[in-house]
Amino acid sequence: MRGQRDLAGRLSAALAPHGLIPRGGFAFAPDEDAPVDAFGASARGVILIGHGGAAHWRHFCDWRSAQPPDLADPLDTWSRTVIGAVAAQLGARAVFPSERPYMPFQQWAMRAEGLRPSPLGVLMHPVFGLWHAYRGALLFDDLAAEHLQASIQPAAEPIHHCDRCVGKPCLKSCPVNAYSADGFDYPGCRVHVRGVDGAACRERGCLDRNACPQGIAYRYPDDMQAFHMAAFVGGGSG
Ligand code: B12
Repeated sequence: MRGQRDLAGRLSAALAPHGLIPRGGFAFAPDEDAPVDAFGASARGVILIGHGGAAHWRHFCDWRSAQPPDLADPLDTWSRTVIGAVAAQLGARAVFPSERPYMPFQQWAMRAEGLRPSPLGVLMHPVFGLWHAYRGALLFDDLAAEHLQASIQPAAEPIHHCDRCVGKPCLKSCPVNAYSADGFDYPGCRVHVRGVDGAACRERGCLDRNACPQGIAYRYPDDMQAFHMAAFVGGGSG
């Protein structure tokens, strides 16, 4: 058990210099359709890697300043570089949210961290509010993940702030009501953000997301929000 705790400590220590954290994990059930490796063997467990707030942002920006200015998908490339190296160090296989076929990151996150979606769909975190995301995951082919799960899993079901939120300001700030009972109107959002009236969304991010009163201390800075919004309206995500 001590060895497994060491592994959890090594994972946190390896991620910390990049502003990343382990976001929880779990072991797949024996009869579950778990991701397979190149030889067809099913993973035994998964640990999600991500950030709360913008802790990774300056590390990413420093790295990016040394890259060619026209580097495609720089955040994905940075994530593959950093998390790939950590995976190699720990004997795990790394997978990434924007890699196809898409891995079910949100389903994994709900299971690993006990989170639930906000009315916007973005998962509500008890501390970070809507200001968090996943940059990769480590798949383990041995039992280490089961022990890691015990050491980094939240002790209890977290508070879901949206249950107590009466005013729901997140559903009242979008100029084109992109979020409704019918779900998220991606085409409508995109047309607005790209248009003449979309400057506020382009420069400071989604107005609905910014209206949420939770986790304000972790709200992404404007340059980070602008970066993600540009990727989002340009066809990327995450
Ligand atoms: C494709 C995609 C999109 C597409 C939507 C496609 C669709 N609905 O079918 C578009 C471009 C519209 C999109 C938008 C956004 N996305 Co998106 N998206 C993805 C991506 C790459 C794949 C989703 C998928 O098909 N997964 C495979 C299925 C099997 O797994 P699943 O867990 O059941 O996935 C379902 C949900 O993820 C849902 N979905 C997709 N995007 C989003 C976003 C939110 C907020 C919610 C609730 C659901 C959702 O669609 C999936 C199929 O039903 C995931 C990363 C990933 N690998 O999951 C990010 C991801 C889900 N997106 C994310 C984010 C943050 C966003 C945006 C806020 C944009 C941004 N970068 O700031 C917006 C929010 C819009 C919204 N409310 O839906 C985050 C969510 C993190 C969180 N804190 O909850 C993820 C996990 C990426 C990441 N790096 O962390 N996204």
